Amino acid sequence: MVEAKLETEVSKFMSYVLRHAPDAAGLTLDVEGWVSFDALEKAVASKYGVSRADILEIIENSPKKRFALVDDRIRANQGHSVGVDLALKAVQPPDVLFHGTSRISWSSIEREGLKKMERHHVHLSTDIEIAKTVATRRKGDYIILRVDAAAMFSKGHSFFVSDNGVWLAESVPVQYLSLDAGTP
Ligand code: HQG
Repeated sequence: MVEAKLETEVSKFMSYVLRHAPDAAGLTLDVEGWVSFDALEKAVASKYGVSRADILEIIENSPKKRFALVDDRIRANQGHSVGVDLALKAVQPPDVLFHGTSRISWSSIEREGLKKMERHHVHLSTDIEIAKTVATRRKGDYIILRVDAAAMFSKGHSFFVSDNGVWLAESVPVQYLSLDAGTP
């Protein structure tokens, strides 16, 4: 059993390396974001003094299933800022998706819609509670935005879903956004 605090630290480091800064662990991701699990294990084990079994447990316990481990290779399921192509297939979204963010961002979002900022996509969820969790990670008041995904899809916008169920879009133009009633 890895202690909870260490588990969070290791998980955050792996997210950082696999999404944003493979260099920080001396790694290079392939075009689809994969890296040898052995190589990642070495980097994580030497930094945190954890075993391979510990790392496997952390991956398995990741509440949001942030990592995919297939054939001795690992990648982050979503959230990248480095140039990878996850080769996700475009799929029809549910009619409504949600995005939680800080209230202070609303005036800008109202002008320009949701943009992907540093990541490759705008992140959306089917579940309003997930949007609330994302929103409340930020300081201050939050808002929950409701995305009319059905209308967007009918106008030709593409949607993707990551292996861990995060919905992804290039952007969300403002006409498809409304403040959800769940906004405090
Ligand atoms: C905001 C977590 C002003 C946007 C979660 C967000 C998620 C704008 C921030 C994942 C804007 C970008 C991603 C505009 C967008 N004006 N602000 N026009 N357009 N924004 O971190 O969705 O725990 O890139 O609202 O579960 O907050 O890391 O995106 O607040 O899936 O696995 O710009 O992070 O997953 O922030 O979070 P982020 P996010 P993990």
